[in-house]
Amino acid sequence: MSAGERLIVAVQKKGRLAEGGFDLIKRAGVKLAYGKDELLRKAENVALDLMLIRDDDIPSFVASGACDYGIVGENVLYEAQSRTERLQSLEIVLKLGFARCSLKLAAPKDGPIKTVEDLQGRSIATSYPGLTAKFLAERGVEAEMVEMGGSVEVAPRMGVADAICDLVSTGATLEANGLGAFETVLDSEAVLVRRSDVAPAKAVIADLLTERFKGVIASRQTKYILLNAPRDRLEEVRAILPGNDAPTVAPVVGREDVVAVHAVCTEEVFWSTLEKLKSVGARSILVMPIEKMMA
Ligand code: PRT
Ligand code: ZN
Repeated sequence: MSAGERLIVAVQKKGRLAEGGFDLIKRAGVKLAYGKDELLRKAENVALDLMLIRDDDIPSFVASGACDYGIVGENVLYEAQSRTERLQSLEIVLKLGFARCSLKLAAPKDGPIKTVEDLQGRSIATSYPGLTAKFLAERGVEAEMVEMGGSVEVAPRMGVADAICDLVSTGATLEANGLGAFETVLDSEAVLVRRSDVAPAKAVIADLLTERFKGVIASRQTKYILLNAPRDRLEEVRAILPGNDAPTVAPVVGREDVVAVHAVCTEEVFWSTLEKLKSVGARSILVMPIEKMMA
């Protein structure tokens, strides 16, 4: 295979997306070769290279053909698309389930702004002027955008703007700055994006990677449950098992009245689920993570 046929995937070099991105790639069985190159990391067992760049550059690098696929936050992708027409053609292949956050409008808790309508004629500090302006336009509100590269949360205190529109995950930053959120503009998570015209020669590796990513994501929220149940209460046990309707039932040596139940559960298994199972007679209940899955 020539160098041109290696799939190039853009990943954030350092930051919140890098951690989840590298973890996903590693769990998908991609082994990265040791290398000194700061920009490109080669995989040694698949025809794949990672391009390590700032997350803000990922949409345009993928659209321009410098990379084929990218791992980026929906917030960055949609903001870039709201500013640049040619980025509209980027396609989301998969939602990746990490780097979750929300883009929210917030204002000083002790101030007059409590609703979106209160923003009429006000100024809003944000790193997401495209998404914020679009959201306000849809609500018929006109406000001035004050674009900031970072530290948006200090803007009201510094007198730079009346309100902010920024990413929130725990809410601690808003709290520490005396700000209260009153509206969500976007819920975001990391996504896998691609150009619509990736060369067919690379499609095999792209499809393999996508299928493996799907497997990793599915296995994260899937658990394997093992338990012993009284034979005459099997139906009750079955009804409690989350996200599974066809468990494997096997005999237990020397116990006519008890069966062993094995089930793959596709929904979260809570302590309360185990307590319910126990209350209908289940014993020796084990919940185990699933390392790999393929449908
Ligand atoms: O250098 P580069 O440009 O690549 O990195 P960066 O500084 O832009 O990015 P980074 O690593 O901070 O964030 C990358 C992506 O992670 C974002 O684009 C989001 O998709 C996602 N993400 C998830 C977040 C957060 N959660 C988050 N909490 N990005 C930023 N924050 C910031 C937010 O801006 C605010 O300052 O964290 C603060 C709020 O956090 P809480 O927990 O106090 O609410
Ligand atoms: Zn960034």
